[in-house]
Amino acid sequence: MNKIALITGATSGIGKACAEKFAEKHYNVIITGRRKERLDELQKNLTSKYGVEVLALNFDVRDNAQVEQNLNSLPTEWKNIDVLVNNAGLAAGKDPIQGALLSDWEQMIDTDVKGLLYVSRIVLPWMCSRNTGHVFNLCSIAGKEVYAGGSVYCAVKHAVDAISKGMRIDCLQHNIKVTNICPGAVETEFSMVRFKGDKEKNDATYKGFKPLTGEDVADSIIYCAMLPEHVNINDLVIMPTAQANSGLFFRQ
Ligand code: NDP
Ligand code: 8X3
Repeated sequence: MNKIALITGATSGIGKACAEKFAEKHYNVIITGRRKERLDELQKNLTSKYGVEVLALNFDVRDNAQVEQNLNSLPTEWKNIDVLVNNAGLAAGKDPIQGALLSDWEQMIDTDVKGLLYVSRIVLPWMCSRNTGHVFNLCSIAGKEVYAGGSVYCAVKHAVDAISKGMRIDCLQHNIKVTNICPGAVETEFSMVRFKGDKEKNDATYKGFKPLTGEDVADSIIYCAMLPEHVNINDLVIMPTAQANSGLFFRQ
């Protein structure tokens, strides 16, 4: 019987790369996201390429009723989730705190913090009841540092950092691994989303250096997931070589 990985936000970027790499490792995968056509296409591709079972769940992590309905109605055998990648998330805007949009703050808090909690709240009891499981929380270098225009995004990722620590403490007696993943700049749809389709700002973000790819981050997650039973990476900061911290890049 294949192991099962649930990856939230698998329609793009890091989540999509994780779905591909867990499928390659013969995991059956549950992929989630709001864009149904992308989920359907990924489901088809992974099934035909790797011969694994793929379940696509189309919901918004900000809506707890949708989260509960979709996860609680999983067939019993699909509830034996071995790996949860809490990846769905975003930054909205990069404006000073005194001039930012309330709707941006709410979207980040609702998705990156509350959405992650809604999903974890359902899946963790299943893992704890089986005394096995590995949770990856997509934090960020923004969960370790604070930069101009990033106050609320940094705040939500600092919250993820704290949630990872808390999860690890509370689930300790149930043998659950929790790995907090903190990447620097990864070229995905992240900046197009953050800057609301502004291609110039997106391109400027990655100009003059080689950013990480979703696959680079997924490779690190797979590395952590494949370690022996008694070994856990608690916290992993992964940066482009040309990025020293959240604000310092060597651009050529
Ligand atoms: P992408 O924009 O490429 O992917 C984000 C994913 O999250 C999409 O699949 C999207 O799916 C999903 N998502 C967003 N909002 C919701 C929602 N409300 N409900 C369900 N799914 C949602 O970005 P990345 O792959 O780069 O980002 C993945 C994670 O990594 C995020 O948590 C991000 O904060 C974090 N991160 C990213 C970094 C970067 O530089 N790119 C660096 C550090 C951390 P859909 O739109 O279909 O719902
Ligand atoms: C994304 C990385 O530095 O843009 O989490 O906040 S950063």
